[in-house]
Amino acid sequence: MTSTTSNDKSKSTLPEPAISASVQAISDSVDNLKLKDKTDKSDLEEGEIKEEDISPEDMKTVFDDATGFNVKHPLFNAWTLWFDNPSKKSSGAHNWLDDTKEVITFDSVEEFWGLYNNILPPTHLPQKANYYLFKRGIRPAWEDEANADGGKWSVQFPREKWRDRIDRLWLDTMLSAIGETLEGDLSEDATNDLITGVIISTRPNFFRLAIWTRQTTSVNTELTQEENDLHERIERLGKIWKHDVLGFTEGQKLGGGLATEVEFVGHKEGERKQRARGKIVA
Ligand code: MGP
Repeated sequence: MTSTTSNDKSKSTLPEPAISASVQAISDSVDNLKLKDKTDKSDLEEGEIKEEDISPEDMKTVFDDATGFNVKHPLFNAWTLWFDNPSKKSSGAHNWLDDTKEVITFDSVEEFWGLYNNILPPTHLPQKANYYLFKRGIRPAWEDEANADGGKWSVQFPREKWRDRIDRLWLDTMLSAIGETLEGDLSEDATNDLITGVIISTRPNFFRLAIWTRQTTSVNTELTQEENDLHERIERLGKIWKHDVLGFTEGQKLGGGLATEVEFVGHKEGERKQRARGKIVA
């Protein structure tokens, strides 16, 4: 990937010294496009401290000490960023995944910001590219077993009209995914596991944001209790994304021209069948 140049740091909500420190902390890893697994002590570099060897009183987060922090804020899941540029793809759908490149895996807040501040924002990508941020171990393809029975919430924004806002909407979508806030308040025994990843696609005339889910709603008209619960979960996810993350109001119409509503379709059912029975709109 060639998009590892620094971009506008003002988009981050962290103070500048904190960002610089976090960029510095992972710069080697970013250069290699690979994070080292630090769980094995033998993997530590000379002078590096294993986090569990630090006593609680000696722990310094990036917020305590912007340059000398020694612990990171772990994320609930590890996430992998993938990138592709379809305009450069020569192959058909059968080896589509070969052209989709794994960029980096991270599992802490600091690593996320280090990555974010070292890659191009969507508005600077070529006009036919995609960023995919997926939970570690899940390939951003329909074929992956985590996605095979799933679907996606997506929304499309006309390029020119949304150019000033789309980078921020993508950042907020990523933050809500890695912060695990998209599924709302879950009871203690529920798992935050409906989402497999989030995507931004740049196209000549529009940007498309999407959230992929592990499951999809049933096409049956008579839903079992379980299917109904899943349907409600998927609907709630779409509403939280539209209202709390993207900032639109309840019932606000977005579609028209190249723009779409925030809408859900199953991967297998496909657009036509889903349209016939009425797709879900947030
Ligand atoms: P797309 O990028 O999801 O659609 O898929 P878009 O943006 O409407 O189309 P575009 O032509 O403007 O880019 C585009 C094409 O990529 C599909 O028709 C497939 O050939 C291929 N493709 C996309 N995805 C997400 C997959 C996938 O998961 N698996 C495979 N095998 N091919 C895919």
